[in-house]
Amino acid sequence: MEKTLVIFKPSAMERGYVGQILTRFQQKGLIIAGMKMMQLDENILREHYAHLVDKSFFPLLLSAMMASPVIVMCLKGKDAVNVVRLMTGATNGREALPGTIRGDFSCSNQENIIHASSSAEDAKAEIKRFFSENEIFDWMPQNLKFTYSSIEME
Ligand code: IDP
Ligand code: MG
Repeated sequence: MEKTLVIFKPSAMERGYVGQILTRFQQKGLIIAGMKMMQLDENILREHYAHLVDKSFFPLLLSAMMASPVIVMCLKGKDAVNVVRLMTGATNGREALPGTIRGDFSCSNQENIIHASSSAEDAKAEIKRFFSENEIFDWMPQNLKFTYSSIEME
């Protein structure tokens, strides 16, 4: 099954939405493969947001992402990268559709509640960036046959 990385950004931590958002992922059927709290620093953020370092808003993004500890999470499921991106919604909370996490909890381009990996390739690199191997658990819930059909689990 595919794995993806989610970060509960300082906007989720400060506004107290971790529980509600985690509930959404669990009720969807995604499996928690890893989860921990950490304080991000400039080094890891420059790597994580390498595609944005030249943008004028990058210094603001850096301080926003370091404003409080964050919770990083590895979620597992069939097509998990795409499923979690669809649940996350567009980058700008003002444009994200109602029903998505950003659409329901954010009205900002920057303070947009969570990060979610945008491709399978990114997800692999991001999980490595934020977790050591022994922090990712290869467990499967016993009731998985009530989440997926046997064909979908092949
Ligand atoms: P994504 O989070 O939807 O994948 P990216 O383009 O990868 O979007 O940008 C990473 C993060 O950088 C966004 O989630 C947001 O916090 C911030 N960001 C992106 N574009 C802007 C902008 O135009 N202004 C302020 N912050 C931005
Ligand atoms: Mg991105």
